[in-house]
Amino acid sequence: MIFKFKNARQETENQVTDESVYRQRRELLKKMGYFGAGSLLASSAANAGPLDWFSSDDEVIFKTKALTFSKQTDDTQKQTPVEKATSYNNFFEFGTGKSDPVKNAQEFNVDPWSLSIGGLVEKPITLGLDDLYSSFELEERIYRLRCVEAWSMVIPWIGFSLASLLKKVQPLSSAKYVAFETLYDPKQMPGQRNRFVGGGVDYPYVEGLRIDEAMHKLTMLSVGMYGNTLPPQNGAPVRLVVPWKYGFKSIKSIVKITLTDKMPPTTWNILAPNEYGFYANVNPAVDHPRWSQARERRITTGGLLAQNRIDTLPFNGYDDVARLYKGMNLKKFY
Ligand SMILES: Nc1nc2c(c(=O)[nH]1)N[C@H]1C(S)=C(S)[C@@H](COP(=O)(O)O)O[C@H]1N2
Ligand SMILES: [Mo]
Repeated sequence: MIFKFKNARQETENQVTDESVYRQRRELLKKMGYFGAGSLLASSAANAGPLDWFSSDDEVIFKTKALTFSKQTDDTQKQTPVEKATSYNNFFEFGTGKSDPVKNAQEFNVDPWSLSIGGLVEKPITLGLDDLYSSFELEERIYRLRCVEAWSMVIPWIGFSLASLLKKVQPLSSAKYVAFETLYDPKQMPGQRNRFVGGGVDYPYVEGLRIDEAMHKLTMLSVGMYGNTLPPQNGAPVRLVVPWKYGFKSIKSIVKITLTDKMPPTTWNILAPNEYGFYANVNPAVDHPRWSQARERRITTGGLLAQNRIDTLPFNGYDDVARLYKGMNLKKFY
């Protein structure tokens, strides 16, 4: 399958072999203030393998493969267009600007990949790139993603429940939390080479969940979106998606999952503990110290003014998880 962006040229199927391709016009990059598009494309072409495909030098491309999956959710909310969800990102390893990841992550090489799951488990395992796509039944789930910055999207993820992976490794009864870690590779990630580019984060980016949160059926490991494998800027090849929590919990490009008996440190909590808690449940009643969380900008179309202001819902509307926090003061445990 080929995704065609507005103004993208028509291509025939056999030019693409089994690769699917997203395309961004160079104009977009220019608008974003990126002037090196020519050299980026040149170096991409120089490294092209037999399955790679480049349409022309006026487009930037990220390569993804079509996935086979079943549909698990039938969310009727209007989906965010793929070109928006893949060009307006937070991925500080590739820069702090919203348009930095799509510009800077295109050369991100995820093959080979190694995701290890260990700690307080009976059967630690390591998954390679192919295992991520073949060891679990892949499902499409359409989820709302609510960033703590008060914008949101509706994204069709593809992946599997984190619970199905945890069942495989058999957590010990002493395991109370699950810790996650993003790849640390300064050679590939400019934000890890330079504190100015990376927003002052002490890398690798780390996140964590309580084990009951990790086992909840909504919590997924995503390996794809919009029918295809994840593009690099969205956290290829595997990222967490926890739809009732602020987006920063949904850690990208994971290499390590560790079951532990202690609440793990989390990147945004380390950076600003009075602004970002461990729980980070979407909560319109608890404002960020510097802005209200009562409403959000729902980004549903690709255009500049394409956003609706809507009320933010407790737990981002995923009411089933409320039982996980019974008796907890959610203003204190923000
Ligand atoms: N490793 C890593 N994971 C990350 C981030 C990041 O900077 N680094 N940003 C987070 C934030 S703040 C959000 S809102 C989501 C954005 O996901 P998206 O770009 O796929 O929409 O990724 C989260 N995961
Ligand atoms: Mo975010």
